[in-house]
Amino acid sequence: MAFTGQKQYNLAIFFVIVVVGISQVVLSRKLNDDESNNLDMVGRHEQWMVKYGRVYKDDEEKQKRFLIFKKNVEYIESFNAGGDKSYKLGINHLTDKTSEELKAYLNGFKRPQRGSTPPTTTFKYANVDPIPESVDWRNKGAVTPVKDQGDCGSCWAFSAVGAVEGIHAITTGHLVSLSEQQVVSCDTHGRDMGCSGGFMEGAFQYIWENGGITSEANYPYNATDGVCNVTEETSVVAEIRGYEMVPANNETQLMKAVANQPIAVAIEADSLFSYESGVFDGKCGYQLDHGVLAVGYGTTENGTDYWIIKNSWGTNWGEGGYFRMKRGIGAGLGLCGIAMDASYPTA
Ligand SMILES: *[C@@H]1O[C@H](CO)[C@@H](O)[C@H](O)[C@H]1NC(C)=O
Ligand SMILES: *[C@@H]1O[C@H](CO)[C@@H](O)[C@H](O)[C@H]1NC(C)=O
Ligand SMILES: *[C@@H]1O[C@H](CO)[C@@H](O)[C@H](O)[C@H]1NC(C)=O
Ligand SMILES: *[C@H]1O[C@@H](CO)[C@H](O)[C@@H](O)[C@@H]1NC(C)=O
Repeated sequence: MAFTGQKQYNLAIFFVIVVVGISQVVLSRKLNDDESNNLDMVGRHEQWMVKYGRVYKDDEEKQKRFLIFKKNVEYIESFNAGGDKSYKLGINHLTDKTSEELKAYLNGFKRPQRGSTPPTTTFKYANVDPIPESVDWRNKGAVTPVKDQGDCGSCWAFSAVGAVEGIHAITTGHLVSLSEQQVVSCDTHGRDMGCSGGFMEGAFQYIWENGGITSEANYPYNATDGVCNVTEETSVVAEIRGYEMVPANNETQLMKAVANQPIAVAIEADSLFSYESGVFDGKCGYQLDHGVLAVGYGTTENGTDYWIIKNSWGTNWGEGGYFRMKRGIGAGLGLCGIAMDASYPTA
């Protein structure tokens, strides 16, 4: 009897231990959901740091950057999870920065106060009719590989130089990567301000006055204001005759221009930092703050019209450094103001 009793007692103890154990496991799972999410995010941040070669100066900086990274990743994931979208957001090399920080150094399009409206000029493509349904200058050897402006507000130089590369390739048959650094370091006589911003017509004006521009190989980009190297400045490899503006606020006119050569355009870029792919049709204003290059246009299989734009945020961003943006939106200004201030060099 005593023997059986002992056995029952052991069994009871055993059950108590199992039940307590299970409930503890359940309880700890519940309590730690947030924590394990955080741990997961810490791991993702570490992996991201390795992928993009990011090093922080101390633990405080790392913790601060981690919190921004986490917030951005959570936003990106909730945006992508939210049903039918024509574009996707993604994690990229900018994900540990706030949009205020990014605005400060990436958006270097600054039209000077005086003469703030773009000048009216002749428009050589006014009577080009009809124009093709779609154009992609990348397939015609008129666009160099995507570049990276780095921590420098020199988008305006990349936009302008990209347009010069385009017209130079179209007229000579030679695609040559040209020097943004020359424009950043040498176009400093009052119009443009290097890494602190500038505008594309200012760059065209400089290139024209200088008698041309040298190559990327001769005068490589290093994302600093630098001091103008006159030896390289005068080793011209591509010339322009002048530049013109596309008549403002009319996407049909902009199509005519893009059908004929890559065009420098200004946009408001604040909504684009986490863009990954698709046709961007999100909320966007008209405070032009970024210079980019329109290299084509087309229509998706679902009938959405878009522009193809080359950015200067490296190839990790967007569709290999490019983005597509909805074309033909009501007011004529174009989404993000793409039709407000478009210009191109002539050759
Ligand atoms: C970057 O290039 C400019 C212009 O050539 C030069 O003055 C400057 O010293 C360079 N900076 C670095 C960090 O290489
Ligand atoms: C836009 O330009 C086209 C010519 O390319 C013209 O037919 C049309 O009327 C213009 N639209 C507006 C709103 O000015
Ligand atoms: C076209 O629509 C289909 C179905 O709605 C969708 O799955 C597909 O992603 C769309 N394609 C493009 C290029 O937008
Ligand atoms: C530009 O300056 C000349 C003369 O000082 C140097 O010989 C070059 O090396 C320099 N070029 C660049 C790209 O720095």
